[in-house]
Amino acid sequence: MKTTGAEILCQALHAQGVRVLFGHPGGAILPFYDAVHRDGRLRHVLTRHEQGAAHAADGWARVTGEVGVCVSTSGPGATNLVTGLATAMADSVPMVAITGQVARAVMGTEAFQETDVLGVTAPVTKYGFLARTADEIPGIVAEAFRIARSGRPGPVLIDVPKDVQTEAVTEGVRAALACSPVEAPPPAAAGADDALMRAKIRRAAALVDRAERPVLMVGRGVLVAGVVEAVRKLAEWADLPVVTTLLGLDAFPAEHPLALGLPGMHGTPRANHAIQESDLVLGLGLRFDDRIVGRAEGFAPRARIVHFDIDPSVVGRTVRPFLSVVGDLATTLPLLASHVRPRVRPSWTSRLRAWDREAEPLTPASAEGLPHARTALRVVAAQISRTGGIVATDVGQHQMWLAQELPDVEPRSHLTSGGMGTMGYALPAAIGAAIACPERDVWVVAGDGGFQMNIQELATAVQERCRLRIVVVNNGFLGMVRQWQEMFYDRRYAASELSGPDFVAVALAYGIPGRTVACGAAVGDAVAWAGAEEGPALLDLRVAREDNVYPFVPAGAALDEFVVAPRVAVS
Ligand SMILES: Cc1ncc(C[n+]2csc(CCOP(=O)(O)OP(=O)(O)O)c2C)c(N)n1
Repeated sequence: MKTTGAEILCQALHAQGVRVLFGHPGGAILPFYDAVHRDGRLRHVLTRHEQGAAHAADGWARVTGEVGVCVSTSGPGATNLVTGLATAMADSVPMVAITGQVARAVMGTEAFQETDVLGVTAPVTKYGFLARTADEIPGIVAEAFRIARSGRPGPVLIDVPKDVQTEAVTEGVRAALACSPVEAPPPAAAGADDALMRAKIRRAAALVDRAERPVLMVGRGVLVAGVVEAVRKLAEWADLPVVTTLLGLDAFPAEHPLALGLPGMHGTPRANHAIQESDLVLGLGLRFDDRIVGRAEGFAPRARIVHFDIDPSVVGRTVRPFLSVVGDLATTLPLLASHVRPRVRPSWTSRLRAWDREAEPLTPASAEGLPHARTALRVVAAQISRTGGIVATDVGQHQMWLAQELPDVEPRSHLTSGGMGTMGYALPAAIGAAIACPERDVWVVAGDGGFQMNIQELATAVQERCRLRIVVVNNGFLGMVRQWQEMFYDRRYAASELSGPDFVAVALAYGIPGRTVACGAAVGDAVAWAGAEEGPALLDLRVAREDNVYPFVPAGAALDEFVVAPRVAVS
């Protein structure tokens, strides 16, 4: 019997270890859907919008470390993936997107649902393939997965015209796939480059040994390279205080005595002062992006910066390193650790204690009696940590409060759109995470604005029986926008006040139990209730409407020029 392009695509995905696809069908991808159905080995999760499919694949990839796969039809289906691809690209998430395309004969004729998806997605993917024949498919799939995983991971797109999906493949191609093993990663670089790299690593170790006021900055690269344990051991061995970026939050235990918290725009006083006073910043697997660095010329003015990253293009982009080591942390970090000497730095440690580790002191309930979001999120965060949960946050104030408040969590358990700042990310990403880890509690923490952007995925969560606990932090505003308007636009709240539905009634309409919480004293019980539910379950958490996220480094300021919360008199 003849094998079609669609069938070989299924087989090729299977050969890569794919078990789950997130997608939404349509005309140009129907042969593939039919093949998936007949093949029976790939689970397909139907999201209600393709953006949801991309974020769900992203969430799945972030918690597993494997390549997430999403699928859409041509035209509008494909363009709906764009935000999800850009989100994954910015945060180095390995993904493969498969899009249907119009038949080869009509490509370029403005055919129904034709769009140049490779053109549209080129800047937000690592690479894009057009499968011109069915025979090419196994090779393209293997290459796409290799690219998605290798170096700095990211999304790759494969566009498959409908008639390529129905075309028969040549017999030999099928046989070749049957015996081709899953791509092994290329061997680490050797030779002259290797010697140079080793010399640089020895220099880096000497800098660490000599530093009196070092700070270790940990980014998502540490999670991607799988060196979380090794980083912790190095920090303890050499007494290195640690700051973790938003995307590296779960790469170092938040409650560790060496943990200084989040640096940057909403960083803790201790993290930001430490960076500014340090004499050595050792950055591992991060981009030193604008939110972390503040005014670049004012960043860590007394420090030498040593930067380890796999992506040469991020080195020197914002801050100029004294020394850079480009390579996989899985190789470079153990080498570094083998050269660094044990040390303690009691005077630096006691100096650090002079600065607050807390982002901001907690305040009692607001004048209206509504809970403060930060106080309530501390309760949510404690529950997540205590129960070994996973949390996906959306974008805005709640994202920062949760990041500031989150105690220890397992690596790969804090999912957020750090680079793109994509509202609408949390719910679908959590669905992907829940499907990857059905045994764990997965929490969604979203603002009332962002939650309304992909609220339709509640249906997906129900259909797929995802055990989600959803917390809508409801302040009736696009909170972070309002905060900026309060601070920089004289409180002119242009288009930032927003109405929403009764979220509990919406949840009920989807068959999800929900509770509204509007008083501080009820938060603990409500969170415990949500934790005990089978899931999905939803809390509409009504919070003080005009709270701000502190500390806050204004644009153009250096990290230690942050604004702190105004003191509230506690009666
Ligand atoms: C898709 C998208 N559109 C717009 C923005 C700009 N933006 C950043 S934060 C924010 C407000 C978020 O409000 P909400 O979801 O209610 O969360 P809150 O800040 O109140 O916690 C907006 C509009 C964005 N980040 N993403």
